[in-house]
Amino acid sequence: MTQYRLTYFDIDGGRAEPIRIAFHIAGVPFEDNRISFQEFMEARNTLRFTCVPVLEIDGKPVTQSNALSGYIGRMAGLYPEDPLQALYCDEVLGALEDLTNQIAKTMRLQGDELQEAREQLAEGWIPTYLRGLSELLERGGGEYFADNRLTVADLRAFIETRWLTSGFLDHIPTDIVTNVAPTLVEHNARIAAEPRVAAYYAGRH
Ligand SMILES: N[C@@H](CCC(=O)N[C@@H](CS)C(=O)NCC(=O)O)C(=O)O
Repeated sequence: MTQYRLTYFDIDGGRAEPIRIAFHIAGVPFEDNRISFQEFMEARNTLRFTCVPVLEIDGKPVTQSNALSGYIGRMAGLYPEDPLQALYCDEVLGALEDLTNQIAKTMRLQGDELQEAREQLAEGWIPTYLRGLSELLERGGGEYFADNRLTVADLRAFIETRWLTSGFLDHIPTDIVTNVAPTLVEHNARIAAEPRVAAYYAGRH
């Protein structure tokens, strides 16, 4: 049997979370290798692209979270077979990666510099992406982003909106999604209540 080992931070979120949920839904066992920030810093220079998540497949490392969630998503029935719906799914994944990168640029700032950068994000990139994503949700029919069903695009959007509304990001108003793109808040609740997603989190607690 193929051996899977997923390395990422010890948080129930971030770029690896859709991959973990997809593994759970696929019913495919994997090693959930959760590391501390210190362990990451020690290993950083040995990692391809100096980043996590990394999925080792029979010991061979593969990177890029969206490619990985698409790969495991296919095993889980969470990735469209129709090429156009697959494109719609990938568009959402790519937009969420871009938004994550905009926010990631501010993660190591402090004090006034952090406040200024986050306020700029809250006035600029975040609403731009939230509006675009709500358009993509509407295009998908309003409930899901693609294929009229749960896909890895919904999982990644769910994790992103949960992050934005969590209060974890200082200087980002927690009601930013409600104010700019209320349908994404409804989408978040819909995905949280999706039985396969809820079962994953029930197993975590
Ligand atoms: N495009 C990559 C980006 C990976 C990435 O930036 N990961 C972050 C953690 S979520 C990281 O390892 N950052 C390196 C650092 O903080 O030094 C992906 O989607 O996997």
